[in-house]
Amino acid sequence: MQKSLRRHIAWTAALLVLSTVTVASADAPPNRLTDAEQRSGWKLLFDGKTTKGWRNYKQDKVGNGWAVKDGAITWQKKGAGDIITAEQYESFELQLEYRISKGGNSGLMFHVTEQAAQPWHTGPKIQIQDNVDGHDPQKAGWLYQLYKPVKPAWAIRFEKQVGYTSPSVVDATRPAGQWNHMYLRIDPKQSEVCVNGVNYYYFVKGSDEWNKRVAASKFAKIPLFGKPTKGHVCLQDHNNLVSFRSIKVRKLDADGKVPEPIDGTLALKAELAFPNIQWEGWSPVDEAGKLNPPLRPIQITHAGDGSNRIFTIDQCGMIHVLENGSKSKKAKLFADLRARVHQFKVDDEEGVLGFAFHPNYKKTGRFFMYYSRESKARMIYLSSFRVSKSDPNKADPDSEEILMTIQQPFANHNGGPMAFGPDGYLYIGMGDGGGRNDPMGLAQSLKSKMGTMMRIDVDHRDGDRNYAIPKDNPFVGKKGVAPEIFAYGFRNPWRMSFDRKTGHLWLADVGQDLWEEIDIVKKGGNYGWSIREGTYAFGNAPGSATASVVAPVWEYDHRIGKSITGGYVYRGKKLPELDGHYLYGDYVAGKLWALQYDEAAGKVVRNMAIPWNGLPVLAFGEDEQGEVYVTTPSQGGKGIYRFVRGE
Ligand SMILES: [Ca+2]
Repeated sequence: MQKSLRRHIAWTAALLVLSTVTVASADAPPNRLTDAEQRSGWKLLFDGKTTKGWRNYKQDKVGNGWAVKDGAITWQKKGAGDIITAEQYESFELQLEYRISKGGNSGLMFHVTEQAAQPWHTGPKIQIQDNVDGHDPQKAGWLYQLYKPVKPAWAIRFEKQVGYTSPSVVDATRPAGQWNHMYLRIDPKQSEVCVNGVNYYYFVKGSDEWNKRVAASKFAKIPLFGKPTKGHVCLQDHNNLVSFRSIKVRKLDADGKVPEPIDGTLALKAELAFPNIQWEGWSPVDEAGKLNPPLRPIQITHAGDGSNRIFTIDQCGMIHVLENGSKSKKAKLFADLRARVHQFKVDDEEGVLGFAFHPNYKKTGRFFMYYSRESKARMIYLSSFRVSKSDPNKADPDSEEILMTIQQPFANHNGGPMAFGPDGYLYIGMGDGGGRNDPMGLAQSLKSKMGTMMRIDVDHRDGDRNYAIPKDNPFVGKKGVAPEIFAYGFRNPWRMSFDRKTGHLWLADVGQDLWEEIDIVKKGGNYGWSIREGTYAFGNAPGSATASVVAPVWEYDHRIGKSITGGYVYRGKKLPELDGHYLYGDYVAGKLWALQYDEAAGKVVRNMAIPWNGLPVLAFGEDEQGEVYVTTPSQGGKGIYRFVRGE
């Protein structure tokens, strides 16, 4: 296993050269707030032109040891001195970009007060240095002598399962001379440092653990060290050339909350769509009175055959069919494939992950499923099934025809959303294969199907494939590239759909440590992961700093939500005020929103909250009329909601 993983890594490096597409860069221009930042309370701490808002420690202005050059605060000469913000911050987040010279050294301090001789006598320091030629055993991003990057226990567990080991102390920094992104959150509940989007460590200032580490460090003998709970942000002069830009700060309120990035709340509410439904083949408890696993409806859909029936797809492998409408009482088992589906566990992300009816189901009777196969570890099956010849409400369980099997490296990030496009081809959203930090760089590798959008023709066959490759797929004929690939650079697409009116393919891509995003997927596009997360730098893969990638149409940060769930552009009849809005939510935060996208301007113009009960937003669905449903895992079997007008 280890050997083949190394081969993957070599391939990735080779393919990075091939994989650049010429599209607008996703990188936000320096020293400007992005739309998402403006909406959720971030402020610029550097205007790109002057040192306004900064001063030397215990001075009233910035001396000429620092100058603003090419949009960056740049160290000029010996004796420049440490500089601090005019304002003091208590609970806050800070992000900045730094560029360190070869062999150079500097630092970012926080909670610095002017009660001591030196800033570092009060404020803890995050090291900034050239990790290759630097002259300090403390590496960039480490909290000096206190904390260094930690691999989370779950990541160790996932790696152990497959016999793969990533470095125990990750180094996500880009080389001297390149811009690096640093993120710092200081919050009494949990503070965090990320470098180029990669979480390094969490800490709680003043906790027992913190005090123990301080006692063991060189700071133990400095009485005020780490004591202030409020203070200045400080950039260190370590007598080396260093530059800073895009310095941004956001204050956190007492609960660690930030402003919601919304333009208001829609007068809607979500109510149970099928309040009296009974599920054939499933009950909340088994015969022994033990709780069954909750239902996890990963999709609500319709056959597009004019029957107006609702189909619910459960992650466990049950497909139910029911009459549309709130009076519906009985959901019949259309298919029970639980025996061949690997059952979802809290720790993995497996099970039935994608489902699509053939666009001409009425004639073909075919449907498609993307699922983890039982008893084949981490193996995905993409299969075709058929409806029974005698009963339109039963599938033929013996009709399975395997289109593709895909070995997943890890148990998480299996992606799986599927939808037929207006072109009649089947689109399949693939995760990066899992682990943490896309350890094998698969999402940027066109050799691998991981982290891509595939597009296949299920109505024809090529050679020994049970499907065909559309001739205009963007990488057809490119040596060493999987011809199924339509677009790439995704981490873990969690639900996608086509807008019935515009034909746009909307996809929500779940982020890692800082940003969640929504993409409109176009042919040949590189959507950034794992060299970008949203519009931000991620990691330090070769070429990552200069690659050009497609920006998301929307992003939000992890103070707003931590696992995005994509929905549908509403094209139903019942709620005309929702027409053209893309509905989406967050699984962890339990929130729902509606985005309005301006076709002509090519951007989002409005984001509205939709009142919701705070439960995890698992998935969305659509019926034949275009009415939209939202689902949550449910122990009682009542997890499917619809939208109605609120008061
Ligand atoms: Ca992206």
